[in-house]
Amino acid sequence: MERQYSLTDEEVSKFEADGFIGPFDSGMPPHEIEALRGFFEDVMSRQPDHPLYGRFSVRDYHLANPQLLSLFTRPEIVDRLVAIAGEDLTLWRSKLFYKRAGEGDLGWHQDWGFFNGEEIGNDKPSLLPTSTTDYWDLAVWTALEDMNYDNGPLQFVRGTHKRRYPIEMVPMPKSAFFADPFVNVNDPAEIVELAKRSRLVLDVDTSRLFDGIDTSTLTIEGTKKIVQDELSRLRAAITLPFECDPSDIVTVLPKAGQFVIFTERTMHGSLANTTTRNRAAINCRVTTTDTLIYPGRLRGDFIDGSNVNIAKHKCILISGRDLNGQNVYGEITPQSLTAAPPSSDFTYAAHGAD
Ligand SMILES: O=C(O)CCC(=O)C(=O)O
Repeated sequence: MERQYSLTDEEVSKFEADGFIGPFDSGMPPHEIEALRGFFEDVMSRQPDHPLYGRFSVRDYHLANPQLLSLFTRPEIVDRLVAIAGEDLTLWRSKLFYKRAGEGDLGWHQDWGFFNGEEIGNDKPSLLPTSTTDYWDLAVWTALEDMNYDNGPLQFVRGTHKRRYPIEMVPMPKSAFFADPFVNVNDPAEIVELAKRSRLVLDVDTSRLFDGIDTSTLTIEGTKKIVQDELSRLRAAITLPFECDPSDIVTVLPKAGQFVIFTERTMHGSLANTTTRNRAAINCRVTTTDTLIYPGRLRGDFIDGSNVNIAKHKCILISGRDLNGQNVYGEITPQSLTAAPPSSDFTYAAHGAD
């Protein structure tokens, strides 16, 4: 099949050498990117329960917002993924990366492709690959606004996807992924409220943290200390210091609507957002269709490594055929691709075992 946006041989070789490639234009009209930006600004300011997961989560809004699904299924994205990983591809996850104004950097990290929840100290793989190719796990990071050096751009270290760099499990506040929960929060009552609603730290249940404590007398420092002490009891991953040639550190600066493709094995992180505007980007994660997605599901375990109940999760076949047979698919229909507000009646047809 002729693919209009396929990568050239040189681009594929560059990807194989560097572990990432881009930015490229998604071709989504600017007003639609702006609408997605607005959608996620609203999600982050209200922090509602996720329509599929029953609690707050920044994952998989492509299963609730058809406009987002239409972004990730555009030929500008799919054709390039196919050039790297072959015809048979599944979109299995998306994640909002929202860096609040004033939020610090995100430390260097690699994901070796299993998405086991190491960012909150878990070790429960979400993917069981069977592919013999190197690039069975790709990410597409799409900027929802113009990126610059000040608003928290994504960075890569070229060529680092070829080996696993050592990590260590450390108290969560010192880990690579930890986002300071107190940015722009100075009121003890607000911290207590956020903790009760488990909105302080992504995927961490803090609802009982202040049980039995007289919160009316807490100072801001005292409140923060209770949170920090509790989070310090949890362990999460940090990449140990590693040597690299500084010229291999690449900061990517896509415009709104542009994307970069990378293997999650490439060492990556992002700079601090020193601006006064929150920064929004969204990634989607794609694997070859022979991968078993959420292997625990076959044993009746629907809680993944990030403590999300994935019973209602569906994969989206974005190209080719399903080669696994055990994954659960949602169908892309013209109706589901019509831009519409998020709704829980977004319909699916399950192909695989449920
Ligand atoms: O957007 C960011 O700040 C980091 C993105 C990231 O780590 C990822 O897409 O895997």
